Amino acid sequence: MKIQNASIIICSPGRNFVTLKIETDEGIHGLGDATLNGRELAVASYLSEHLIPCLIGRDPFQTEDIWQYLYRGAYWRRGPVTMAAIGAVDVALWDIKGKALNTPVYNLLGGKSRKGVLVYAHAHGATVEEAVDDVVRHIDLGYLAVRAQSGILGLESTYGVPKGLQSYEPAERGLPSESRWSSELYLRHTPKLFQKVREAVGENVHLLHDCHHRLTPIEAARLGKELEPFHLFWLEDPVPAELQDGFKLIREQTTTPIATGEVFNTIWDAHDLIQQQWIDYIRMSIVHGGGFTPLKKIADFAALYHVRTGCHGATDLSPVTMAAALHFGIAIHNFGIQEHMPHSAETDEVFRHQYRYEAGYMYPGNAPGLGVDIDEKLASKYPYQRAYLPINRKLDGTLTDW
Ligand code: EZ4
Ligand code: CO
Repeated sequence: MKIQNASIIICSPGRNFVTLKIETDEGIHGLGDATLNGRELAVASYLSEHLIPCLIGRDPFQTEDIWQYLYRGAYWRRGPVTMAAIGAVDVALWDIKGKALNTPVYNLLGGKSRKGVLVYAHAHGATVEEAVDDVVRHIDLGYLAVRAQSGILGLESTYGVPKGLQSYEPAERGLPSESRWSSELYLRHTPKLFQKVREAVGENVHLLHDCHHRLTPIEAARLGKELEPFHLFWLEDPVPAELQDGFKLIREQTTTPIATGEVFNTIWDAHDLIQQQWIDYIRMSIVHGGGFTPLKKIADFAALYHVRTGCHGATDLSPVTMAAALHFGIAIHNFGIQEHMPHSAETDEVFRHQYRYEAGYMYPGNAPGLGVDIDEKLASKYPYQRAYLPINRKLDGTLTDW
């Protein structure tokens, strides 16, 4: 079998997605997600200008060699644009491999290690009371794990909380909006939020929280300590993670489990975090981590250090990545939890998929390959629209991490 053609589908059914479709001379095609929120067209052009021409004529079964060819062969390694493009190719090839062998991708990754993939939902509210109600609403939907975020008194908006009544979507059409931030207000507020949530839901539910890279290590240590009585499943992205040993200080101070890695793109972003046992969950996604080929190695490396997976699963990762995460999560031994932020109805119509949610778990389905396809005609009705994530400033105007 040979790769005969590859094309890129850019569409915006509610939000932007970049999808790679690889076709073979045997009539089998595979899909890969190449979406990088706010930088979509850079990945599309990396693929069309630099990767696709090198793929034509190659054997799609050679996933290891093609990955090495694209990673090492470029000389210029790593970075989110490069790795999202390589990730899209790798996932599309595994999809083809599964279809050609007439088996779901999870069987190529080790088979089923569990009945389903434990997922966590996103709950949020403008106030603590609204956030508590939303956590309860998700538990009523059967979720066994819920992430809670709430608005903060004194701040107009914050990460994880929608501005109006629409569902939360961090990227906004047009140029970047600006929000204001105060770590002081956030640190005072967040333990109160979890006290109320825990009181309302009891101990039998996993609670999670995303700090979204906004604290310093000593501030994160304080937050982790103050959240200890509420037994979080994890505290996510407490600090910006370029400095891996920033996590050492947090780790030495608190037993609140730590998760990070949604913005990482190779093992070299997480090597020390894992080996030093400074984190509990590694959150790299299949797309931004460069595909199944490296993610499987990273998960196996993490397993040696008691680190489990918790793959990023926000709506800016397309249903192709969601499917990939579910095949991966059901197969690997050190799976922890999977983020589940449901896509809009428009997105689910464009990307028809076999995976489904039931009673706190998701299931990848038994279709050969990934079990996702794209309706290209429908996709063409939703053209790309420029969109960005917000930027963030402290109350005095200093630009800070969003
Ligand atoms: O802000 O995916 O845990 N989830 C997250 C996400 C990120 C977006 C950025 O594109 O932090 O909501
Ligand atoms: Co996050």
